[in-house]
Amino acid sequence: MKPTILSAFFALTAFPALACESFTVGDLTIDHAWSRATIGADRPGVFYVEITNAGASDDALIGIATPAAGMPMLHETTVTDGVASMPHAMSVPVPAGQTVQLAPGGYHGMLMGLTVALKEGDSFPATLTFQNAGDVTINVEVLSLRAEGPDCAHAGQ
Ligand SMILES: [Cu+2]
Repeated sequence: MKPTILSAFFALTAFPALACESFTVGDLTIDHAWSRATIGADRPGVFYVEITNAGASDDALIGIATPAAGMPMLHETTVTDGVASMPHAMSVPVPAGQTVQLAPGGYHGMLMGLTVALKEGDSFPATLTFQNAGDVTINVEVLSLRAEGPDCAHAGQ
């Protein structure tokens, strides 16, 4: 169930949220790019996104760059014997015909060395590099500190 306050906020928004914008490069569609507000710039920020590969060949996300952070990285949260860790991921596979999510609890971008504190309602550009499709620059919307994802009309499709 959605928190009432969040629904009320989005109901008052006259235009679609930035995080609901779609971007394409080659056979890939990039949706729902979002981050979470941070308290200051000392701790890393997060980066989440959804990537759909409508093509016939596999691809992979191999890099992320943004002016918002000095050292953005790809991580994967894994749980071994009840202990969570997040090793550096060299790449995130995006198999043909599938949708892959960078989401809380799994693959995610970690924005190390934030250049500024991320504030709710702000947005920043991020360039994603794919093995086959190449580079695409997208807008990343900063949601609230407790956000679990954007509320888009087409979410879940
Ligand atoms: Cu991480």
